[in-house]
Amino acid sequence: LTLGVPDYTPTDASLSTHQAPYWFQDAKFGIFIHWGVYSVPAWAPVGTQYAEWYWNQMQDPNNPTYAHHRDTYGESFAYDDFIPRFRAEHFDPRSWVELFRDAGAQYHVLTSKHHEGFALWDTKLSDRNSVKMGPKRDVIRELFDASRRYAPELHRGLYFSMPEWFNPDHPWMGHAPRNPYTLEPVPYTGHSAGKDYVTELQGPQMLELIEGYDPEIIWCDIGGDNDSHRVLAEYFNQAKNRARPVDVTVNDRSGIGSHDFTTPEYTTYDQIVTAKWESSRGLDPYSYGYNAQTPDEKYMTAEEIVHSLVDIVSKNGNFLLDIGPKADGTIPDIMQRRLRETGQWLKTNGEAIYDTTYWSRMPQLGEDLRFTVRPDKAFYIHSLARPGATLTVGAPVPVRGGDRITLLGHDRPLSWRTTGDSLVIDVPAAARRTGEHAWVFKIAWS
Ligand code: FUL
Repeated sequence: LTLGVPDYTPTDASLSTHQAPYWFQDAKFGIFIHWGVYSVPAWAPVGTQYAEWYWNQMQDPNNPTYAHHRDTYGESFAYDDFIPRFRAEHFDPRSWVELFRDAGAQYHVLTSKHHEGFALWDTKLSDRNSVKMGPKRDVIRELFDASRRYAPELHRGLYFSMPEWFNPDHPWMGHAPRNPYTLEPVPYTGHSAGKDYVTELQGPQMLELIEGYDPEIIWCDIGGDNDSHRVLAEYFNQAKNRARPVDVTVNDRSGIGSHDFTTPEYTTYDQIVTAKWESSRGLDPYSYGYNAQTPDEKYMTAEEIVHSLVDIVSKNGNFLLDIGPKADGTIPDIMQRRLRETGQWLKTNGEAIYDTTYWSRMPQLGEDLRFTVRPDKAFYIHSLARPGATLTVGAPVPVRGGDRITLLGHDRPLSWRTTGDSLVIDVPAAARRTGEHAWVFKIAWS
């Protein structure tokens, strides 16, 4: 029992006393993984629609996916006919977690079940899962085991879609599955109908994940009908009442008011937001699931990733960067490359990201700068552009005579002065030539 911390009760008042744990505040960078039956067709109009929404989009005669599906697979090929093609035959969880570690990420969040309703674990509550069908493997078990074993410094999280689009017991989209061209009903594979969706499937599945897999993050999606007060009280109490308590966290999409952090999607805040937040997006210009149509040159570049990370962290956010593995379990080369390039940058500059906090003032308008702080130790000025012979910082920054200023990765003291309200740092040619993506000047407080 965690001394002095009373059990949570299933109310907003109680649950809202829970906060994002320190490890989550400090972690800054995580990898999101969208993997499911939608990884088989892996198709959406590039840059405008999410590929993991394929099933939903193929139902709509006005959506290009409707025609694409008919032309590629034929009218009688149901979405669930993709399940046997989701084989995960090259899924190597060790190589995944080693990649995440090499990217400099501190945590990962896998879709345990997306809106299609296909569970990636051995759920006893439905046969619509990856052990009974498709991969015939407990994907979550394998990933979490590999993570604990080969990358124990990573924290583990799970995404969970609160509704299922076409579950006959709770059709979020208004109807059970049907053929989009003939409107004939089609089966919802693996599901035996007649359950109360929330109390006999959704809630119990969340508890299965909590009890069986020990996720440190539950990343709910969509909200709507839910039993989240009860489920989350249980989650928090179990985590804190064990012999070695763990600090867990939940986002703001479980369908209830209380939450530990907010989740801007394919966007970010333009101000410091002091309540914890986490921004997510795919490496893809606009998809979380793999879209085989997206050409390599449309993926985020390492520079864009680093700039996003620095910007988000300087405003008190985390960056949850998403990859979409292929149906066979391989991670597309372009995604691997981008993650490793990001890891290279973090190797040199990570001290200005991890375990830092935001600085109360933003850079001046038009300055390509961001600030982070390591309380009592150092102040970091991130220049998003390659510096010239001098770097001028117009915003007030905490520097005192005697402080040592260096450029991370160069590490020789730089000369500096203050003129009026500005700090001016001399950047010798050798320092200017080092580095890429973003240049971090460190003021080590004396
Ligand atoms: C959204 C979902 O609809 C997307 O497919 C994706 O999972 C994103 C993270 O959340 O609400």
